[in-house]
Amino acid sequence: MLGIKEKLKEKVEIQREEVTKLLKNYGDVKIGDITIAQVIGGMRGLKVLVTDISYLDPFEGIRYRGYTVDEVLEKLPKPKGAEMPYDEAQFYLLMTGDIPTEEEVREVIDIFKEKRKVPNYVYRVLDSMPREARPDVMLAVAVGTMQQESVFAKAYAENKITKQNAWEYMFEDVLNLLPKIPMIAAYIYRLKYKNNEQIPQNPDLDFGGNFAYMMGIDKPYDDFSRLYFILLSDHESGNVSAHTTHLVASAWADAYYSLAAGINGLSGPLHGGATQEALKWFQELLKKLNKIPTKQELEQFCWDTLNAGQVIPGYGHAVLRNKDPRFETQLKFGEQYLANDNLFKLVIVAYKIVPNILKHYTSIKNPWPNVDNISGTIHSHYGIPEDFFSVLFDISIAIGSLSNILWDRALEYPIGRPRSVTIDQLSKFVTNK
Ligand code: FCX
Repeated sequence: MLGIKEKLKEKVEIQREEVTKLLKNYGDVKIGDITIAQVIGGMRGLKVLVTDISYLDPFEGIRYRGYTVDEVLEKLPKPKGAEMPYDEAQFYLLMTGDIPTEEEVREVIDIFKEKRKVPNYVYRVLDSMPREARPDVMLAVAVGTMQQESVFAKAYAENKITKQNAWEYMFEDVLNLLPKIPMIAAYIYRLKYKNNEQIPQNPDLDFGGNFAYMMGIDKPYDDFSRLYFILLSDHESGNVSAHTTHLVASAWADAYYSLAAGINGLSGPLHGGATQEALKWFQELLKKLNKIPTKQELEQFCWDTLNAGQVIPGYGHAVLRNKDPRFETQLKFGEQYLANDNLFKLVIVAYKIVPNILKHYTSIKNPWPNVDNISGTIHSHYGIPEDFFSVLFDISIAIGSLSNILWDRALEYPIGRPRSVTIDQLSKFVTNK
């Protein structure tokens, strides 16, 4: 069996040749036009990023390295007795493009276990932060604090890095950093919400299983953790958090700086914060009526939100134009384990009604629930407070974003630096047409 590093070495050589060929022979080929609406509209629809880690088809949904959500869940190896695959297997898939064998995933599990231990100074920094600090801020601080561990930054300072070998140092950083993220996250959770009664790691458990164990939440939360971390690991790297991580890394910042930036990028209510917003919206509705609403009551609540100039959180998407398979997969988990949960019942009722309300607005390109619509309900079912949701999302995006920046270095992609135009220039462009 080839180890993950050797396998990557082989694949990096092949992909480098491909990229060189494309650039040399076809660098001038146009693959699209840019409109004023796209320039003003957050580059929506513009194909200006390159990644093989995942691809988001607007109608079919996400494919991780070419595999649909269902295929990933079916094909990746699972821990004994678990219904969901190892997150380590998803990491292997995103990194190498291959579904790992049991033996291949075992290598990653062993590496991750060996590298889990978080330096003590990180805990001291977290302990000294105000209890009011948001948990995702604490995670970003913890990751930033560990920057001094960066093998990449050290090698750069010692003039050891070349364009060709940069990825190997990045690989070291990724392997050192990723396994620590769920450990730190669980520590923050227990520190903030469980009176700092910490649960030591269980060396027998995998990435997701150990996270659930350290959180102190019983089965089947281990399987939900595995599932959630897989589902949100990547969305073709164009969302704010993944894009931020990629952009920061493009200036040859190490994995620690880059991921800390991505964690901050995830926080906004239109992105990672939408999980929290969606739950709040459902909770408000339930509180107001004190029962599952009728169709009319729910419709009225939607109109009240929209007429107040607010978005209905958990619906719509910047790229997807159809139902989100990541929503559907969590829905199936909910049907199996949360059938008696009132909030979950409300998610199902809303699924049938809200899209029809949003369809009244032709400007809304996707009326369907997105992944964040349901995650908060499931997190909350397991007793997790709302402001911790983005930390859970952060653990997921760490898997995909770190895979992405490893490949950014491997394929020697340059610093990101788009150009800007002024409004005046745009106006003149139109007048001159
Ligand atoms: N409720 C009300 N209005 C909505 C809407 C919603 N759920 N979704 C889109 N719209 C509105 C937009 O605000 C926009 O209005 P405007 O023309 O007055 O500016 C119009 O419809 C067109 O938007 P559209 O092109 O369909 O979507 P965008 O790419 O601009 O925005 C997001 C996409 C996701 C930001 C938008 O649908 C939204 O705000 N949804 C609610 C928040 C949410 O659920 N975010 C999570 C997204 C995702 F899963 C993630 O990245 O994490």
